[in-house]
Amino acid sequence: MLFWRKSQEEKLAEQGDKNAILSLVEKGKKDRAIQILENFKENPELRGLLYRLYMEEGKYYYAYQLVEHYDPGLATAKEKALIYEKVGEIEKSAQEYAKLGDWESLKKASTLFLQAKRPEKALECVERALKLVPALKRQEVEELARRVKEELGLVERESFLDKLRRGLKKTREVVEFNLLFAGRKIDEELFEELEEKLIRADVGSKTALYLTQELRKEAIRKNLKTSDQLVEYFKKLLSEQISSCEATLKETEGRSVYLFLGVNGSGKTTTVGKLAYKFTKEGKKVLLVAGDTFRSAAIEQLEVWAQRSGAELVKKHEGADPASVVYEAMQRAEREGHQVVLVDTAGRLHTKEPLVRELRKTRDIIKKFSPEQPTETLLVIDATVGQNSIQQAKIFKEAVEVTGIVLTKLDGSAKGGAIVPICKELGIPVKLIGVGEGIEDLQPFRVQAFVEELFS
Ligand SMILES: Nc1nc2c(ncn2[C@@H]2O[C@H](COP(=O)(O)OP(=O)(O)O)[C@@H](O)[C@H]2O)c(=O)[nH]1
Ligand SMILES: [Mg+2]
Repeated sequence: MLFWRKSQEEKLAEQGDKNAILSLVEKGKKDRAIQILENFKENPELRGLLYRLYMEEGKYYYAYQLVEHYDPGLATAKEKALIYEKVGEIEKSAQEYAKLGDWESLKKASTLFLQAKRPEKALECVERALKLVPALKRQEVEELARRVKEELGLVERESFLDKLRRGLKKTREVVEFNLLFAGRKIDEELFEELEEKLIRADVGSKTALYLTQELRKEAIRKNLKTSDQLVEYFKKLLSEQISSCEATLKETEGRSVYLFLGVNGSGKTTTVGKLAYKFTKEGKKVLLVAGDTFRSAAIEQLEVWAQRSGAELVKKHEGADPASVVYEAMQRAEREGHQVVLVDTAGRLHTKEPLVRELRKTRDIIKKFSPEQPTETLLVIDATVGQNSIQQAKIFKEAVEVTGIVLTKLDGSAKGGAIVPICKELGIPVKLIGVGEGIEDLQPFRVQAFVEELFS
């Protein structure tokens, strides 16, 4: 009986009976409905229905063809912008977004014009967006404006070294190497001052003592008179201290998966966002995973980074099991071919045992998909905490195998010297450093540049 009724309905649908088609849709047979409707593209009413279904199902390319070949009136202005974007008509999409006129659409238009290598148009849109954007969101639009202006050559690009210099400003002000080694008389006062400054920059008292002792010996050995004669030797000593800390972020052919750990506030989510941007800029397909499900604000924060970086996001509701979010993400990455997966996690240390369990579970899920993953497990450490971060870091290190450190907030810290004890005591290389809150303020760690910029 049921079967007979179903096929009867389908027969009606096949004849173009709108109600019968709608009933198919209601029963979840959208694909069948679409199949039938495709025979009735000439009928305006059924065409409208077909268009709706295409949009609901994310079949943008088909929707695009309907709009282009049958009826431009099918799509709202916003839908047009979206459809063009999805089918890769970037400039057309930008034009549609620009017409919409609200700040978010203008920002989007600007980003797309930039992609389409139309920076003049991008500038026009971003300037309009700046006039409309609420204060809270202003920074992201300003960032875009800066990029557009860089593209047009209106402002100079901030170089790798400029950024690093900015990042080490506070530490540099504490150590004052430029004054200490500017040809001062070599005497005990000089060494004591140097030792005290190194300790204030958080290199640790043992290392501070070692470094000054070595300088004393060198001065006697070579009968040196002024401190400038010690500069090169001191740079060499300092470099030796951290030379084993330098290492490049690994990538896995096919797909790289990065797992982020660290206490609350250390900068995990921000680093995920910055790294996402680096990879999307390289043209890679990137997936962010909202593994910090403890607070909904944490999920929203990652969502904003996904938008800013142009990455995709897998998230679930607040309180969801992080392992299930990661599972879903890994499945999606396989299905949709993401080349980079960045997994954010929670870092509530006061619940140590559950945290450790949760992290291990997360790692095991990743391994289930591919035993050689994660490509890197990165421990995020806040440089403003300095050496005091080492104890906490050990808890994470015991939980899972950590392959690299990300040292964040160097720009906000006078304790940049802590990189020495952090890397030495943990025995893990520093792969990345954070030198600001902006999307491009993440760098690989390079010993030589790091040491040089402390003297600039
Ligand atoms: N100045 C500066 N701030 C940073 C840096 N990295 C992160 N932050 C800030 O640190 C705060 C906490 O970062 P968040 O990513 O939310 O930390 P999480 O709790 O570990 O995810 C935010 O206000 C970030 O903007 C950095 O390299 N420099
Ligand atoms: Mg976070």
